Amino acid sequence: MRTIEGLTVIVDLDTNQGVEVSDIGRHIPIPKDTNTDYRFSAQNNTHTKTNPINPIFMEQPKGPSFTVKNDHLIKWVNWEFHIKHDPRAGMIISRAMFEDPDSGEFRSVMYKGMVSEIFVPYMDPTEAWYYKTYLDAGDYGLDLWTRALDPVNDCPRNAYYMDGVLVTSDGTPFIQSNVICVFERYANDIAWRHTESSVVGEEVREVRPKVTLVARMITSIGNYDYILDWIFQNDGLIRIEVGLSGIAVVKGTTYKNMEEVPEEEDLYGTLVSENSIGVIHDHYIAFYLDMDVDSPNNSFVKVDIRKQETSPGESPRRSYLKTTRNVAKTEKDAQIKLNMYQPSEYHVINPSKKTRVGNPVGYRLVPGSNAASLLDSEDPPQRRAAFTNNQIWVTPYNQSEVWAGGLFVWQSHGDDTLATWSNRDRSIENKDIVLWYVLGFHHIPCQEDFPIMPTVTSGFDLKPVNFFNRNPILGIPPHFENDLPVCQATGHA
Ligand SMILES: [Cu+2]
Repeated sequence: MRTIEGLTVIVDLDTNQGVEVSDIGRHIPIPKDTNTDYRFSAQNNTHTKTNPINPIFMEQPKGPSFTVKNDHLIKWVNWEFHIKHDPRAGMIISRAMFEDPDSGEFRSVMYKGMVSEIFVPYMDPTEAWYYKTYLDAGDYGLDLWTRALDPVNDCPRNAYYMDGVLVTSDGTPFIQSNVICVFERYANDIAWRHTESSVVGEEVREVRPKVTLVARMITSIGNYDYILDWIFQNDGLIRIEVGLSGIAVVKGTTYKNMEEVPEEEDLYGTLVSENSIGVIHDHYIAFYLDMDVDSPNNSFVKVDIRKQETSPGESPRRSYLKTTRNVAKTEKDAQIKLNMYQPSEYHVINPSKKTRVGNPVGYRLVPGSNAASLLDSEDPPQRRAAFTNNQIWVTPYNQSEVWAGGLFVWQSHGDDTLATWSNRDRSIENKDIVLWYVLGFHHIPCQEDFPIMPTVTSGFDLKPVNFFNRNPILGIPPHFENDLPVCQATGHA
Protein backbone atom coordinates (compact mmCIF):
# COMPACT_ATOMS: atom_id res chain seq x y z
CA MET A 1 0.00 0.00 0.00
CA ARG A 2 3.04 2.29 0.04
CA THR A 3 3.91 2.41 -3.59
CA ILE A 4 7.06 3.99 -5.05
CA GLU A 5 5.32 5.32 -8.12
CA GLY A 6 6.74 5.63 -11.61
CA LEU A 7 10.07 3.84 -11.10
CA THR A 8 10.43 1.22 -13.80
CA VAL A 9 13.49 -0.86 -14.64
CA ILE A 10 13.55 -2.81 -17.90
CA VAL A 11 15.81 -5.88 -17.77
CA ASP A 12 16.74 -8.13 -20.69
CA LEU A 13 16.43 -11.60 -19.12
CA ASP A 14 18.32 -13.23 -22.00
CA THR A 15 21.44 -11.13 -21.41
CA ASN A 16 20.82 -10.24 -17.75
CA GLN A 17 21.39 -6.59 -18.66
CA GLY A 18 19.53 -3.57 -17.39
CA VAL A 19 18.21 -1.85 -20.51
CA GLU A 20 16.44 1.21 -19.20
CA VAL A 21 15.60 2.97 -15.95
CA SER A 22 12.63 5.28 -16.02
CA ASP A 23 11.80 7.44 -13.02
CA ILE A 24 8.78 9.54 -13.90
CA GLY A 25 7.28 9.57 -10.39
CA ARG A 26 9.87 11.55 -8.44
CA HIS A 27 7.35 14.26 -7.55
CA ILE A 28 4.84 11.72 -6.19
CA PRO A 29 5.13 11.19 -2.43
CA ILE A 30 5.12 7.72 -0.92
CA PRO A 31 1.71 7.34 0.81
CA LYS A 32 1.81 7.33 4.62
CA ASP A 33 1.27 4.02 6.40
CA THR A 34 -1.71 5.38 8.38
CA ASN A 35 -4.57 2.85 8.39
CA THR A 36 -2.76 0.37 6.16
CA ASP A 37 -2.17 -2.29 8.83
CA TYR A 38 -5.02 -4.81 8.54
CA ARG A 39 -3.89 -7.12 11.35
CA PHE A 40 -6.35 -7.61 14.22
CA SER A 41 -3.66 -6.54 16.68
CA ALA A 42 -3.50 -3.15 14.98
CA GLN A 43 -7.23 -2.43 15.23
CA ASN A 44 -7.25 -1.35 18.87
CA ASN A 45 -7.67 2.35 18.28
CA THR A 46 -10.78 4.00 19.64
CA HIS A 47 -12.03 5.27 16.29
CA THR A 48 -13.63 2.01 15.24
CA LYS A 49 -16.67 0.47 16.83
CA THR A 50 -17.62 -2.81 15.25
CA ASN A 51 -20.05 -4.82 17.34
CA PRO A 52 -18.76 -8.38 17.66
CA ILE A 53 -20.57 -11.60 16.75
CA ASN A 54 -20.59 -14.30 19.44
CA PRO A 55 -18.56 -17.44 18.65
CA ILE A 56 -20.51 -19.63 16.24
CA PHE A 57 -19.94 -23.02 14.70
CA MET A 58 -21.71 -26.09 13.36
CA GLU A 59 -22.10 -29.28 15.44
CA GLN A 60 -21.84 -32.78 13.97
CA PRO A 61 -22.64 -35.00 16.98
CA LYS A 62 -22.20 -38.18 14.93
CA GLY A 63 -19.16 -36.94 12.99
CA PRO A 64 -18.87 -36.06 9.33
CA SER A 65 -20.88 -37.87 6.64
CA PHE A 66 -18.00 -38.11 4.19
CA THR A 67 -15.08 -40.50 3.96
CA VAL A 68 -11.67 -40.07 2.37
CA LYS A 69 -10.00 -43.05 0.78
CA ASN A 70 -6.31 -43.11 -0.19
CA ASP A 71 -6.04 -39.44 0.87
CA HIS A 72 -7.81 -38.25 -2.27
CA LEU A 73 -11.05 -40.10 -3.00
CA ILE A 74 -14.01 -38.37 -1.36
CA LYS A 75 -17.33 -40.12 -0.82
CA TRP A 76 -20.23 -38.07 0.45
CA VAL A 77 -23.89 -39.03 0.25
CA ASN A 78 -24.36 -40.16 -3.36
CA TRP A 79 -21.26 -38.36 -4.65
CA GLU A 80 -17.85 -39.83 -5.25
CA PHE A 81 -14.95 -37.79 -6.66
CA HIS A 82 -11.21 -37.43 -6.57
CA ILE A 83 -9.30 -34.32 -5.47
CA LYS A 84 -5.72 -33.57 -6.29
CA HIS A 85 -3.75 -30.42 -6.36
CA ASP A 86 -1.67 -29.12 -9.19
CA PRO A 87 1.05 -26.46 -9.12
CA ARG A 88 -0.58 -24.50 -11.93
CA ALA A 89 -4.34 -25.19 -11.68
CA GLY A 90 -4.58 -25.38 -7.89
CA MET A 91 -7.29 -27.90 -7.03
CA ILE A 92 -8.42 -30.48 -9.59
CA ILE A 93 -11.69 -32.40 -9.19
CA SER A 94 -11.89 -35.55 -11.26
CA ARG A 95 -14.04 -38.63 -11.84
CA ALA A 96 -17.11 -37.00 -10.26
CA MET A 97 -19.82 -39.67 -10.13
CA PHE A 98 -23.26 -39.80 -8.61
CA GLU A 99 -24.95 -42.94 -7.34
CA ASP A 100 -28.42 -42.84 -8.84
CA PRO A 101 -30.90 -43.17 -5.97
CA ASP A 102 -33.34 -45.11 -8.17
CA SER A 103 -30.99 -47.58 -9.86
CA GLY A 104 -28.06 -47.65 -7.41
CA GLU A 105 -25.73 -47.29 -10.38
CA PHE A 106 -22.70 -44.96 -10.19
CA ARG A 107 -23.16 -42.51 -13.04
CA SER A 108 -20.39 -40.35 -14.43
CA VAL A 109 -20.93 -36.56 -14.43
CA MET A 110 -17.54 -34.91 -14.96
CA TYR A 111 -14.19 -36.43 -15.87
CA LYS A 112 -12.15 -33.42 -14.78
CA GLY A 113 -12.77 -29.84 -13.67
CA MET A 114 -10.31 -27.10 -12.72
CA VAL A 115 -9.22 -23.52 -13.15
CA SER A 116 -7.33 -23.28 -16.43
CA GLU A 117 -6.21 -19.64 -16.41
CA ILE A 118 -6.79 -16.30 -14.68
CA PHE A 119 -6.46 -12.97 -16.51
CA VAL A 120 -6.16 -9.69 -14.62
CA PRO A 121 -5.68 -6.66 -16.87
CA TYR A 122 -5.21 -3.28 -15.18
CA MET A 123 -6.80 -0.37 -17.00
CA ASP A 124 -4.03 2.20 -16.99
CA PRO A 125 -2.17 2.61 -20.30
CA THR A 126 0.62 4.83 -18.91
CA GLU A 127 4.29 3.88 -18.85
CA ALA A 128 4.57 2.33 -15.38
CA TRP A 129 1.26 0.44 -15.67
CA TYR A 130 0.37 -0.64 -19.21
CA TYR A 131 2.06 -4.04 -18.85
CA LYS A 132 0.17 -5.03 -15.70
CA THR A 133 -2.00 -7.63 -17.42
CA TYR A 134 -1.36 -10.83 -15.51
CA LEU A 135 -2.09 -14.43 -16.47
CA ASP A 136 -1.91 -15.71 -12.92
CA ALA A 137 -2.07 -19.49 -13.43
CA GLY A 138 0.47 -19.56 -16.25
CA ASP A 139 2.67 -16.74 -14.95
CA TYR A 140 2.77 -17.79 -11.30
CA GLY A 141 0.91 -21.09 -10.65
CA LEU A 142 -2.05 -21.12 -8.30
CA ASP A 143 -0.72 -23.81 -5.97
CA LEU A 144 2.80 -22.42 -5.91
CA TRP A 145 1.27 -19.38 -4.19
CA THR A 146 -0.90 -21.35 -1.78
CA ARG A 147 -0.07 -21.47 1.89
CA ALA A 148 -1.59 -23.44 4.77
CA LEU A 149 -5.20 -22.60 5.50
CA ASP A 150 -6.19 -21.06 8.84
CA PRO A 151 -7.76 -24.06 10.64
CA VAL A 152 -10.46 -22.05 12.40
CA ASN A 153 -11.29 -19.20 10.04
CA ASP A 154 -10.53 -20.38 6.50
CA CYS A 155 -12.38 -23.65 7.08
CA PRO A 156 -14.56 -24.85 9.96
CA ARG A 157 -13.36 -27.17 12.76
CA ASN A 158 -15.04 -30.15 11.14
CA ALA A 159 -12.85 -29.81 8.03
CA TYR A 160 -10.53 -32.45 6.61
CA TYR A 161 -7.23 -31.09 5.30
CA MET A 162 -5.11 -32.24 2.40
CA ASP A 163 -1.43 -31.54 1.80
CA GLY A 164 0.12 -30.67 -1.52
CA VAL A 165 3.40 -32.03 -2.86
CA LEU A 166 5.24 -29.47 -4.95
CA VAL A 167 8.66 -29.04 -6.47
CA THR A 168 11.04 -26.13 -6.18
CA SER A 169 12.54 -24.66 -9.33
CA ASP A 170 15.53 -27.03 -9.05
CA GLY A 171 13.26 -30.06 -8.84
CA THR A 172 13.44 -30.70 -5.08
CA PRO A 173 10.10 -31.96 -3.78
CA PHE A 174 8.51 -30.34 -0.76
CA ILE A 175 5.22 -30.66 1.09
CA GLN A 176 2.88 -27.74 1.46
CA SER A 177 0.59 -28.75 4.32
CA ASN A 178 -3.14 -28.08 4.66
CA VAL A 179 -3.63 -26.43 1.26
CA ILE A 180 -7.08 -27.91 0.56
CA CYS A 181 -9.91 -28.40 3.01
CA VAL A 182 -13.09 -30.45 2.66
CA PHE A 183 -16.06 -29.90 4.95
CA GLU A 184 -19.81 -30.18 5.24
CA ARG A 185 -21.70 -26.94 5.48
CA TYR A 186 -25.11 -26.34 6.96
CA ALA A 187 -26.28 -22.73 6.78
CA ASN A 188 -29.98 -23.39 7.59
CA ASP A 189 -30.84 -23.27 3.90
CA ILE A 190 -33.67 -25.38 2.55
CA ALA A 191 -33.24 -28.22 0.05
CA TRP A 192 -36.97 -28.39 -0.74
CA ARG A 193 -40.24 -27.72 1.08
CA HIS A 194 -43.98 -27.37 0.77
CA THR A 195 -46.94 -26.58 2.97
CA GLU A 196 -50.28 -27.91 1.79
CA SER A 197 -52.91 -25.96 3.67
CA SER A 198 -55.88 -26.01 1.35
CA VAL A 199 -57.64 -28.75 3.33
CA VAL A 200 -58.67 -27.41 6.75
CA GLY A 201 -57.32 -29.52 9.61
CA GLU A 202 -55.09 -31.62 7.37
CA GLU A 203 -52.06 -29.45 6.89
CA VAL A 204 -49.10 -31.19 5.32
CA ARG A 205 -45.71 -29.57 5.83
CA GLU A 206 -42.55 -31.19 4.55
CA VAL A 207 -39.12 -29.46 4.72
CA ARG A 208 -35.67 -30.84 4.06
CA PRO A 209 -32.51 -29.12 5.24
CA LYS A 210 -29.82 -28.34 2.70
CA VAL A 211 -26.36 -29.60 3.64
CA THR A 212 -23.51 -29.23 1.16
CA LEU A 213 -19.96 -30.52 0.86
CA VAL A 214 -17.33 -27.90 0.14
CA ALA A 215 -13.83 -28.50 -1.26
CA ARG A 216 -11.83 -25.30 -0.87
CA MET A 217 -8.43 -23.96 -1.74
CA ILE A 218 -7.17 -20.42 -1.41
CA THR A 219 -4.32 -18.97 -3.38
CA SER A 220 -2.65 -15.68 -2.50
CA ILE A 221 -1.01 -14.53 -5.70
CA GLY A 222 1.05 -11.57 -4.61
CA ASN A 223 -1.46 -8.97 -3.50
CA TYR A 224 -4.68 -10.89 -4.27
CA ASP A 225 -6.44 -13.82 -2.64
CA TYR A 226 -8.66 -16.16 -4.65
CA ILE A 227 -10.98 -18.42 -2.64
CA LEU A 228 -11.91 -21.32 -4.93
CA ASP A 229 -14.82 -23.50 -3.80
CA TRP A 230 -16.37 -26.59 -5.35
CA ILE A 231 -19.68 -27.10 -3.57
CA PHE A 232 -21.53 -30.39 -3.98
CA GLN A 233 -25.24 -30.81 -3.24
CA ASN A 234 -27.02 -34.10 -2.64
CA ASP A 235 -29.52 -33.25 -5.41
CA GLY A 236 -26.69 -33.60 -7.95
CA LEU A 237 -25.87 -29.90 -8.34
CA ILE A 238 -22.27 -28.67 -8.27
CA ARG A 239 -21.70 -24.99 -7.57
CA ILE A 240 -18.33 -23.47 -8.36
CA GLU A 241 -17.60 -20.22 -6.56
CA VAL A 242 -14.72 -17.77 -6.66
CA GLY A 243 -14.24 -15.24 -3.88
CA LEU A 244 -11.87 -12.31 -4.32
CA SER A 245 -10.19 -10.67 -1.37
CA GLY A 246 -6.77 -9.34 -0.48
CA ILE A 247 -5.11 -6.09 -1.39
CA ALA A 248 -6.05 -4.09 -4.47
CA VAL A 249 -2.98 -2.70 -6.18
CA VAL A 250 -2.69 1.06 -5.71
CA LYS A 251 -0.94 3.72 -7.71
CA GLY A 252 0.80 6.67 -6.06
CA THR A 253 -0.52 10.17 -6.75
CA THR A 254 0.12 13.71 -5.55
CA TYR A 255 -3.60 14.07 -4.78
CA LYS A 256 -4.88 13.81 -1.24
CA ASN A 257 -8.49 14.78 -1.96
CA MET A 258 -10.80 14.63 -4.97
CA GLU A 259 -11.20 18.42 -4.78
CA GLU A 260 -7.63 18.76 -6.07
CA VAL A 261 -8.22 16.63 -9.18
CA PRO A 262 -8.92 18.62 -12.38
CA GLU A 263 -12.23 17.55 -13.90
CA GLU A 264 -10.68 16.46 -17.20
CA GLU A 265 -8.00 14.30 -15.60
CA ASP A 266 -8.39 10.53 -15.88
CA LEU A 267 -7.23 8.92 -12.65
CA TYR A 268 -7.61 5.39 -14.12
CA GLY A 269 -9.32 4.50 -10.86
CA THR A 270 -10.61 5.75 -7.53
CA LEU A 271 -8.79 7.78 -4.90
CA VAL A 272 -9.08 5.22 -2.07
CA SER A 273 -6.88 7.02 0.46
CA GLU A 274 -4.53 10.00 0.54
CA ASN A 275 -1.96 9.68 -2.30
CA SER A 276 -3.35 6.27 -3.34
CA ILE A 277 -5.45 5.39 -6.38
CA GLY A 278 -7.07 1.97 -6.62
CA VAL A 279 -6.62 1.27 -10.34
CA ILE A 280 -9.56 -0.18 -12.32
CA HIS A 281 -9.00 -3.76 -13.44
CA ASP A 282 -10.82 -6.96 -14.38
CA HIS A 283 -10.53 -10.53 -13.15
CA TYR A 284 -11.34 -13.48 -15.43
CA ILE A 285 -11.23 -17.07 -14.27
CA ALA A 286 -11.44 -19.65 -17.07
CA PHE A 287 -12.72 -23.07 -16.00
CA TYR A 288 -11.91 -26.29 -17.83
CA LEU A 289 -14.83 -28.72 -17.43
CA ASP A 290 -14.41 -32.06 -19.15
CA MET A 291 -17.99 -33.29 -18.79
CA ASP A 292 -18.69 -37.00 -19.17
CA VAL A 293 -22.44 -37.22 -18.66
CA ASP A 294 -23.05 -40.98 -18.46
CA SER A 295 -20.11 -41.62 -20.83
CA PRO A 296 -17.45 -39.57 -22.64
CA ASN A 297 -19.53 -38.97 -25.76
CA ASN A 298 -21.70 -35.90 -25.17
CA SER A 299 -23.26 -33.07 -27.17
CA PHE A 300 -23.69 -29.41 -26.34
CA VAL A 301 -27.22 -28.09 -26.74
CA LYS A 302 -28.22 -24.45 -26.73
CA VAL A 303 -31.85 -24.25 -25.66
CA ASP A 304 -32.92 -20.84 -26.96
CA ILE A 305 -35.72 -19.08 -25.11
CA ARG A 306 -37.61 -16.68 -27.37
CA LYS A 307 -40.83 -14.71 -27.47
CA GLN A 308 -43.51 -16.38 -29.55
CA GLU A 309 -46.48 -14.26 -30.65
CA THR A 310 -49.92 -15.79 -30.87
CA SER A 311 -52.00 -15.47 -34.03
CA PRO A 312 -54.91 -12.98 -33.92
CA GLY A 313 -57.88 -14.64 -32.21
CA GLU A 314 -55.86 -17.67 -31.07
CA SER A 315 -55.73 -16.72 -27.39
CA PRO A 316 -56.41 -13.83 -25.04
CA ARG A 317 -52.60 -13.82 -24.68
CA ARG A 318 -50.43 -11.90 -27.18
CA SER A 319 -47.18 -13.71 -26.45
CA TYR A 320 -45.49 -16.53 -24.56
CA LEU A 321 -42.05 -18.11 -24.28
CA LYS A 322 -40.99 -20.95 -26.47
CA THR A 323 -37.81 -23.01 -26.39
CA THR A 324 -35.88 -24.33 -29.38
CA ARG A 325 -33.11 -26.90 -28.98
CA ASN A 326 -30.03 -26.34 -31.14
CA VAL A 327 -27.38 -29.04 -31.00
CA ALA A 328 -23.93 -27.51 -31.61
CA LYS A 329 -22.33 -29.28 -34.58
CA THR A 330 -18.97 -27.54 -34.52
CA GLU A 331 -16.94 -25.36 -32.17
CA LYS A 332 -18.15 -22.04 -33.55
CA ASP A 333 -21.76 -23.01 -32.72
CA ALA A 334 -20.65 -23.07 -29.10
CA GLN A 335 -18.79 -19.74 -28.89
CA ILE A 336 -21.25 -17.94 -26.65
CA LYS A 337 -21.59 -14.39 -25.42
CA LEU A 338 -24.18 -14.12 -22.65
CA ASN A 339 -27.15 -11.88 -23.42
CA MET A 340 -30.23 -11.36 -21.25
CA TYR A 341 -32.48 -10.48 -24.19
CA GLN A 342 -31.49 -13.51 -26.29
CA PRO A 343 -31.35 -16.00 -23.41
CA SER A 344 -30.55 -19.66 -23.63
CA GLU A 345 -30.00 -22.63 -21.40
CA TYR A 346 -26.74 -24.48 -22.00
CA HIS A 347 -26.95 -28.25 -21.72
CA VAL A 348 -24.33 -30.95 -22.03
CA ILE A 349 -26.33 -34.04 -22.90
CA ASN A 350 -25.69 -37.68 -23.63
CA PRO A 351 -27.52 -38.22 -26.94
CA SER A 352 -27.40 -42.00 -26.49
CA LYS A 353 -29.11 -42.11 -23.13
CA LYS A 354 -32.69 -41.13 -22.38
CA THR A 355 -34.77 -40.86 -19.22
CA ARG A 356 -37.81 -43.04 -18.55
CA VAL A 357 -40.00 -40.60 -20.48
CA GLY A 358 -37.53 -40.08 -23.31
CA ASN A 359 -35.57 -36.89 -22.56
CA PRO A 360 -31.82 -36.99 -23.18
CA VAL A 361 -29.94 -37.05 -19.86
CA GLY A 362 -27.88 -33.94 -19.24
CA TYR A 363 -26.21 -31.38 -17.06
CA ARG A 364 -26.82 -27.68 -17.44
CA LEU A 365 -24.29 -24.87 -17.11
CA VAL A 366 -25.99 -22.08 -15.17
CA PRO A 367 -24.07 -18.79 -15.30
CA GLY A 368 -24.20 -16.44 -12.32
CA SER A 369 -23.31 -12.77 -12.38
CA ASN A 370 -20.55 -12.26 -14.89
CA ALA A 371 -18.53 -9.65 -16.80
CA ALA A 372 -17.19 -9.61 -20.36
CA SER A 373 -13.89 -8.17 -21.49
CA LEU A 374 -14.39 -4.81 -23.23
CA LEU A 375 -10.78 -4.48 -24.41
CA ASP A 376 -10.05 -4.18 -28.13
CA SER A 377 -9.62 -7.68 -29.55
CA GLU A 378 -6.28 -6.57 -31.06
CA ASP A 379 -5.01 -5.09 -27.79
CA PRO A 380 -1.90 -7.21 -26.97
CA PRO A 381 -3.16 -8.39 -23.54
CA GLN A 382 -6.54 -9.30 -25.03
CA ARG A 383 -4.86 -11.32 -27.78
CA ARG A 384 -2.88 -13.19 -25.13
CA ALA A 385 -6.09 -13.74 -23.15
CA ALA A 386 -8.39 -14.31 -26.12
CA PHE A 387 -10.10 -17.03 -24.11
CA THR A 388 -12.08 -14.15 -22.58
CA ASN A 389 -13.63 -13.26 -25.98
CA ASN A 390 -16.59 -15.50 -25.07
CA GLN A 391 -18.06 -16.68 -21.78
CA ILE A 392 -18.76 -20.23 -22.99
CA TRP A 393 -16.74 -22.42 -25.36
CA VAL A 394 -16.86 -26.12 -26.20
CA THR A 395 -13.91 -27.97 -27.71
CA PRO A 396 -13.33 -31.61 -28.58
CA TYR A 397 -11.06 -33.23 -25.96
CA ASN A 398 -7.41 -32.84 -26.90
CA GLN A 399 -4.71 -33.60 -24.37
CA SER A 400 -2.62 -30.59 -25.41
CA GLU A 401 -5.52 -28.12 -25.00
CA VAL A 402 -5.60 -27.60 -21.26
CA TRP A 403 -4.35 -24.09 -20.53
CA ALA A 404 -6.73 -21.48 -21.97
CA GLY A 405 -3.99 -18.85 -22.37
CA GLY A 406 -1.54 -21.33 -23.88
CA LEU A 407 1.02 -23.71 -22.41
CA PHE A 408 3.71 -21.02 -22.12
CA VAL A 409 2.19 -17.66 -21.33
CA TRP A 410 5.37 -15.72 -20.62
CA GLN A 411 5.87 -13.34 -23.54
CA SER A 412 3.13 -15.14 -25.46
CA HIS A 413 1.55 -13.39 -28.42
CA GLY A 414 -1.76 -15.19 -28.31
CA ASP A 415 -1.13 -17.90 -30.90
CA ASP A 416 -1.88 -20.78 -28.51
CA THR A 417 -5.13 -19.88 -26.76
CA LEU A 418 -8.57 -21.42 -26.45
CA ALA A 419 -9.71 -18.96 -29.14
CA THR A 420 -7.13 -20.31 -31.61
CA TRP A 421 -8.16 -23.90 -30.95
CA SER A 422 -11.88 -23.17 -31.10
CA ASN A 423 -11.56 -21.26 -34.37
CA ARG A 424 -10.51 -24.51 -36.04
CA ASP A 425 -14.24 -25.20 -35.84
CA ARG A 426 -13.90 -28.93 -35.31
CA SER A 427 -16.87 -31.23 -34.88
CA ILE A 428 -18.15 -31.43 -31.29
CA GLU A 429 -21.36 -33.41 -31.69
CA ASN A 430 -21.55 -36.72 -29.82
CA LYS A 431 -17.85 -36.51 -28.92
CA ASP A 432 -15.74 -36.36 -25.77
CA ILE A 433 -16.12 -32.61 -25.27
CA VAL A 434 -14.66 -30.03 -22.91
CA LEU A 435 -16.90 -27.21 -21.72
CA TRP A 436 -15.18 -23.93 -20.84
CA TYR A 437 -16.72 -21.22 -18.72
CA VAL A 438 -15.13 -17.83 -18.21
CA LEU A 439 -16.16 -16.03 -15.04
CA GLY A 440 -15.42 -12.30 -14.99
CA PHE A 441 -15.47 -9.37 -12.59
CA HIS A 442 -15.04 -5.67 -13.33
CA HIS A 443 -13.34 -4.18 -10.31
CA ILE A 444 -13.69 -0.46 -9.87
CA PRO A 445 -12.08 -0.04 -6.46
CA CYS A 446 -13.86 1.87 -3.71
CA GLN A 447 -12.72 3.12 -0.32
CA GLU A 448 -14.06 0.01 1.42
CA ASP A 449 -11.44 -1.98 -0.50
CA PHE A 450 -8.73 -0.16 1.45
CA PRO A 451 -6.52 -1.44 2.96
CA ILE A 452 -7.94 -4.90 2.33
CA MET A 453 -11.10 -5.75 0.43
CA PRO A 454 -14.20 -7.51 1.78
CA THR A 455 -14.72 -10.72 -0.23
CA VAL A 456 -16.62 -10.41 -3.50
CA THR A 457 -18.08 -13.69 -4.75
CA SER A 458 -19.52 -15.02 -7.98
CA GLY A 459 -19.78 -18.41 -9.61
CA PHE A 460 -21.86 -20.80 -11.67
CA ASP A 461 -23.67 -24.10 -11.35
CA LEU A 462 -23.51 -27.47 -13.05
CA LYS A 463 -27.09 -28.61 -12.53
CA PRO A 464 -28.70 -31.90 -13.50
CA VAL A 465 -31.26 -31.44 -16.27
CA ASN A 466 -33.33 -34.58 -16.92
CA PHE A 467 -30.36 -36.50 -15.53
CA PHE A 468 -32.62 -38.11 -12.92
CA ASN A 469 -36.10 -39.50 -13.43
CA ARG A 470 -37.45 -37.35 -10.60
CA ASN A 471 -36.35 -35.24 -7.64
CA PRO A 472 -33.37 -37.30 -6.41
CA ILE A 473 -33.69 -36.24 -2.75
CA LEU A 474 -37.26 -37.25 -1.95
CA GLY A 475 -35.74 -39.94 0.26
CA ILE A 476 -33.63 -37.75 2.55
CA PRO A 477 -35.05 -37.43 6.05
CA PRO A 478 -35.78 -34.11 7.77
CA HIS A 479 -33.89 -33.14 10.93
CA PHE A 480 -35.50 -34.29 14.15
CA GLU A 481 -35.03 -32.45 17.42
CA ASN A 482 -33.82 -35.65 19.13
CA ASP A 483 -30.95 -36.06 16.66
CA LEU A 484 -29.46 -32.68 17.54
CA PRO A 485 -27.15 -31.79 20.41
CA VAL A 486 -28.85 -30.63 23.60
CA CYS A 487 -28.11 -26.98 24.06
CA GLN A 488 -29.99 -23.93 25.17
CA ALA A 489 -29.83 -20.50 23.66
CA THR A 490 -28.61 -18.04 26.26
CA GLY A 491 -29.41 -14.99 24.19
CA HIS A 492 -30.61 -11.92 26.00
CA ALA A 493 -32.74 -9.12 24.69
CU1 LIG B 1 -9.87 -6.73 -8.10
